[in-house]
Amino acid sequence: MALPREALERTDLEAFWLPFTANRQFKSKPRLLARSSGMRYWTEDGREILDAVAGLWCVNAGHGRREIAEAVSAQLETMDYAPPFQMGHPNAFRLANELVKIAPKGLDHVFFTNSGSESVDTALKIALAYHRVRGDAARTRLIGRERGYHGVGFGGISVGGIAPNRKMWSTALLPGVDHLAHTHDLAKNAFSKGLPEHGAQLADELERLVALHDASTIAAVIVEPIAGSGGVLLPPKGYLKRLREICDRHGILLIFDEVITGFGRTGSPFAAEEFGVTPDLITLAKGLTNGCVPMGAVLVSKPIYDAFMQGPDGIELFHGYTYSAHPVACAAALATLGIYQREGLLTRARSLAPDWQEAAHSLAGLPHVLDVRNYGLICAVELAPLAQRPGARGYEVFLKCFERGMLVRFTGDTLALSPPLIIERAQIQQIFGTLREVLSAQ
Ligand code: PXG
Repeated sequence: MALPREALERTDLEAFWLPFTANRQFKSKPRLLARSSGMRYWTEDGREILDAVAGLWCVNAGHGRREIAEAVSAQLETMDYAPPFQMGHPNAFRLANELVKIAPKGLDHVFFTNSGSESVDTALKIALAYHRVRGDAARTRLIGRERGYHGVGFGGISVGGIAPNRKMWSTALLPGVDHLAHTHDLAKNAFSKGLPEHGAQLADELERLVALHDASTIAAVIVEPIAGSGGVLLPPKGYLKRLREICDRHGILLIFDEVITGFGRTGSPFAAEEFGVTPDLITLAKGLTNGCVPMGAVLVSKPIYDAFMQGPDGIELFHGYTYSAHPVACAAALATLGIYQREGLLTRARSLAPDWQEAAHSLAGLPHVLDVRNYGLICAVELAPLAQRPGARGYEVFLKCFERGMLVRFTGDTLALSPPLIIERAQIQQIFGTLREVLSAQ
């Protein structure tokens, strides 16, 4: 069903500079979404599109949730905005409490932001400030990981490990950052079901960095439990536990960036619980409001929070955003958490994972498929790049899927699938059936 609006002309497309998009290609053949409900979008010209990526890993409860719309609308009518500095509003505290209830044990404080990128920069700043307020000011070094994605702030791209996101700004990156090796090993782990067997020892790279820089200079390590934008890379069995142990041994904080793994994606509320490893800080965004209103958060452990609550009265952390704990975002998040709870969505991926895995791995053997990997309601299909044109095949398959009525993501030549957690078994079949058709015709 088309919206009752005049269609956009080619010239109408000029002003908007689309993010992370091939603007000229897009504007020559735009893909415009106009409506959404449940598992689906509809394009401007009325075509139905199955959403196999939950928007962009964020619409975990499915589209068009009335409870969220009503909560947002009621909030706007009651109070549109409240300043977050030296002031508060009840829903900010309620939301923090609700988050702490579902957070891994020990992470019992919440700092609100407006996006994943802001959550990452906030977590990095808290980590650095934490050591300083404890009198350990030499701990300034941050460790990220190759192929990691932590948003687009200067902190995030500095600890991130994706070359195109960094190269234009290479002299503006934070100093004193180092990187662990990524964990992707197709030779050993291709077509793994669930976590790959090989590679736990890659965590020992952290010991190497400690030996190189000395632990007394290292503030924190940040990793995505499952790397998303870097190509959907799963942690080898035992890898994250080992990272935690090494951090503990050397007084280094461990930050999990759970912007995509948070809120049920893996089958547990958070990947930290799913993998049995508790970090000191967790960054969140996306699923926090079901993608309805921009909002992010950082979960913080008690010892870290307490370290700041010493000393004379006054502002403990000179950091925050005009829209931290925005009332509209808080209303959306509270309604979202209510839906997750009532519908058991934070653990629903666990019960669907066996079907998801089986359907995903049925793609093995299709032309150009180098790997299929999966966890919870996540799947990546890695394709062989076209000669001299890395990324072209991924883009091509993305376009073909869209023509056939399905939205997927691609990074390079890896397709990523992460549907809303309300997905039904028939739709799992539909997703992989469509992919089978598209890949067979490649
Ligand atoms: N950390 C992680 C782990 C993310 O996945 C961010 C931080 C940044 O969040 P914001 O809200 O600032 O965008 C993200 C974002 C993809 C894709 O291709 C994923 C993201 C963004 C764009 C594309 O899967 N995640």
